[in-house]
Amino acid sequence: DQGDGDSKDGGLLPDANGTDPTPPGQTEGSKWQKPRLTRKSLMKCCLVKWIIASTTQQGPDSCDNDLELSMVRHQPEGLDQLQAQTQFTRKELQSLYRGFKNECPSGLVDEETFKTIYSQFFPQGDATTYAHFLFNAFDIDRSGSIRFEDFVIGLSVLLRGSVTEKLRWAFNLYDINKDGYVTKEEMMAIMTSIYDMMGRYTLPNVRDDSPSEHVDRFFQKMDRNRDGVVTIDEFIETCQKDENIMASMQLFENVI
Ligand SMILES: [Ca+2]
Ligand SMILES: [Ca+2]
Repeated sequence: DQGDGDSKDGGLLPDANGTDPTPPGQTEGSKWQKPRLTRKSLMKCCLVKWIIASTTQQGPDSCDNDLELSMVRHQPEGLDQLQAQTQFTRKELQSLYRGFKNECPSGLVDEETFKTIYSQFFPQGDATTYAHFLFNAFDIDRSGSIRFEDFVIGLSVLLRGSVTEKLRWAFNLYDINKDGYVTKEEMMAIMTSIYDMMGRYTLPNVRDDSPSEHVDRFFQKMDRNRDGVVTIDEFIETCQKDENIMASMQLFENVI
């Protein structure tokens, strides 16, 4: 696979006008709050890379008309509806769907697939636990599998959602037992799983900290009323007020 990063383009998710919308006046040091909707930022996401690799492997598709729905067991809701529910363009949705169908002909992703994806992208570590947590965050109805619709809706939030939407999603990931509270143990489990997956050498920001030190600092800031658990309100309020935490959240963005 030859360079995907800075080469012009490999026909990845071609959008309507083929240009990356970079608003004038927005500097390179732009904050996390204002993610630019570039193709490059899309490709940072492992799940997107996985899908796009799948579609480019099979070459340009012959049938470029509407989605071929007859093959899948779980057909996605109308494309129009998904377009309304996500921040993706119609073309992007079609690309994503084509790749998805290629990888998951049944129309569903299961946890094993997530584990395979993340061990491919992070071969130096153990991605099993992280993939498990991430899968559970996508699997909203706890059915053990993710439909294409839920998959792209999740991706849309993660890649193009507002800050609050992203934080809500992150909170849901951290809240492992989904009881509405994040405990220190849960945060520790997530952080450890990320460390396990990436290996600490690839994470300059946290290289000097142990996961528990990292978590302790996070937790102290977030548990504002000191009752031992973090609520969604505490989480969002703290994250929005604290630039350091926001910066740390970028770390999390790199492992989606
Ligand atoms: Ca919890
Ligand atoms: Ca609290």
